[in-house]
Amino acid sequence: MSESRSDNSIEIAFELASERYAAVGIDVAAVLAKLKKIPVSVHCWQGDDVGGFEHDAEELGGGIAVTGNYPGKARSIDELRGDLEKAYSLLPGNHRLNLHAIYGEFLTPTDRNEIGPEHFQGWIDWARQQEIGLDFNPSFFSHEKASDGFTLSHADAGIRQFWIEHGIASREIGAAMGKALGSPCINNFWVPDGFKDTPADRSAPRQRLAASLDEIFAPEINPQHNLDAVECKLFGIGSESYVVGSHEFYLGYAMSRKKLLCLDAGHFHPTEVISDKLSSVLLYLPEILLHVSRGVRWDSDHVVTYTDELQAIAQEIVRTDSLDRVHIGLDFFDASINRVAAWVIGTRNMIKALLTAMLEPTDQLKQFELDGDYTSRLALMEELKFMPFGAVWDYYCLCSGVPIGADWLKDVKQYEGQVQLQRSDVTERV
Ligand code: RNT
Ligand code: ZN
Repeated sequence: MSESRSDNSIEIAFELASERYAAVGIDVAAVLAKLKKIPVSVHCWQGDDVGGFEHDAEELGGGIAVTGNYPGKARSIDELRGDLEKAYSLLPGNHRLNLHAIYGEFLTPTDRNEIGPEHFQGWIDWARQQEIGLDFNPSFFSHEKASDGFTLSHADAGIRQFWIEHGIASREIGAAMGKALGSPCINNFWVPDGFKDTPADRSAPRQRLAASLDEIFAPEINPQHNLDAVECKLFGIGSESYVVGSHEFYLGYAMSRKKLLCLDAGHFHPTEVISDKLSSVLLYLPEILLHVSRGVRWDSDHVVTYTDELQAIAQEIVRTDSLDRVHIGLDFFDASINRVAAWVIGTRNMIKALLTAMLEPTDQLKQFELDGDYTSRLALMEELKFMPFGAVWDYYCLCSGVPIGADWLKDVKQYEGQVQLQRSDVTERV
């Protein structure tokens, strides 16, 4: 599908759209200048189904699952970087990369408690060259010491100690990244710990988790280099009855220990939304992290699409004027479609949602509300849904030198044919 619109027609449509927005008090040029500065942290793990590059990599564990066997998955760091470069080339703006600890460059077998900044120097060099910031995640899953479902809250002190060392090492890596790249690394702690069936003791694992985290966070690290986040969750596969790091656990932990709270869109009850949580959490925490994802019936980590909830998340960030306090990360993994396309679709949707939210005459809506004029509030909200934000988006893509509309798909198809499908495991199978 090619749209083949001329640059001129895109500019004309943009001029007309700008007039419409100006009529409701929005300065579109100012919005685009601001949007350009908002980074989205693109997660590396969509590129290889959360596999990573450890020598003796285990099956994906921790109660998360990737389904699908689309050919052409990245099998090495070089391939993953190539795929990421392709994805970034199709995104307007400058973004970030979110790495997991299992994606280090391990020349020899290196256990999780032995990792260090040296294993990520290649990523740091690459990020500098790409002019992107790096974020990080310790990996508390897909490992023999996590195989019974517990890590930092394990009843065995030796296993806890192993994972504490992993957490400490991960913060040192994050600090090295942030220092080298001049932008704080958001280091996100998620542990899968939990029980499949009804626990007899819900308290002891939570006490142990808090104590382990306190040990990990004891070393002081310059917040300009590394900021820690903690991610809550309702349930996972195999931890249906009890997750140690629940929402209440981490909300309290983040507030009392001055950490960022990570809200993942798939980690709550099916009708519970994170968009409604932002304005509450931001009252008590200076900064938060989002894992923008899409749950379908459960925490299924579907590619982010342009849903009502995605729009609501972006609206809440903008309406609360919190763009500088909310770090936007993505978290999905779909192996049933081209993995580069998954990144492009999900990230472009996130940026589109931010753009549309920033094109809203929020002050006007709030004034209607204060006046008790809910009729006008609803009427304007509904009319805004048909404003020409598509014309602004196209123009933003044009100015950013990235494909307009669905034209990016041609690039991905070409890349798929020339690069992804040439990978030997694919050609061997054919
Ligand atoms: C799992 C969490 C976590 C992971 C990634 C791979 O439910 O959402 O963020 O998806 O760390
Ligand atoms: Zn997540």
